[in-house]
Amino acid sequence: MTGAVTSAYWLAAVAFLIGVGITAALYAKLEGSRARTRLAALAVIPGFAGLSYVGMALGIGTVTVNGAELVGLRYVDWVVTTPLLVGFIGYTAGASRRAIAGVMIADALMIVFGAAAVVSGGTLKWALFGVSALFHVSLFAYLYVIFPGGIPDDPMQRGLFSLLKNHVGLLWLAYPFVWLMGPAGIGFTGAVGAALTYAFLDVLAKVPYVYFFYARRQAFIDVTDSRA
Ligand code: RET
Repeated sequence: MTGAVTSAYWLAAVAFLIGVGITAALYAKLEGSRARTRLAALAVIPGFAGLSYVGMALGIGTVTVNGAELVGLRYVDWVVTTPLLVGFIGYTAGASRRAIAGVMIADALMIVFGAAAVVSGGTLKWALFGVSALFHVSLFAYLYVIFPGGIPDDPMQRGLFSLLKNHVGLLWLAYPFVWLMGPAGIGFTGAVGAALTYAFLDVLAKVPYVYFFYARRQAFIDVTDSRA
């Protein structure tokens, strides 16, 4: 691992620590709200990512399988935290437990198939990439078709939902392209380029995300939450 990559990983870890601080501030501001306990789980997103990046900076968890290098902690981080990112969007939209579980499972499968594609070769690699991409497409169905159907009339909640939906809908499109261009795909860019881009994207995907919850916390303070 080059010095640039190690430095980028440490910088990302610091950025995630700021994300944990934002969620702690949100938790404090939501005193007395029924949403408080559930929103505490929001801290897992930057918290787990931060720990993963510390591990990655220390060179932990990178394995070579079938001649391909898999940065294990990156995929462990994604499989834990990205279902939470989409799950919280469903929660904000007032979606059913079933729909929230559905989006989280589809997201986790997208990551698992993506990781399997990294360490596979030939036709199998591209088949696994295709399955992962299909799960990615299914996330759009949740975000743009299923979730908007049940959203309550509260303007704050609607505003937060549309912010989160578009943030995830647009930013996440970059990931399969970085993968395709990088060593796991056609190898146009090397491992260093991919690592730096992922670090940058991961911070952008998580720190503003938790900040949006903080900035629009009013959406949770006054709304009576009927879900048990
Ligand atoms: C892979 C490769 C296979 C095809 C697809 C992918 C999508 C990955 C995504 C990852 C999002 C990660 C985030 C991390 C935040 O820290 C697995 C790269 C579709 C969308 C938001």
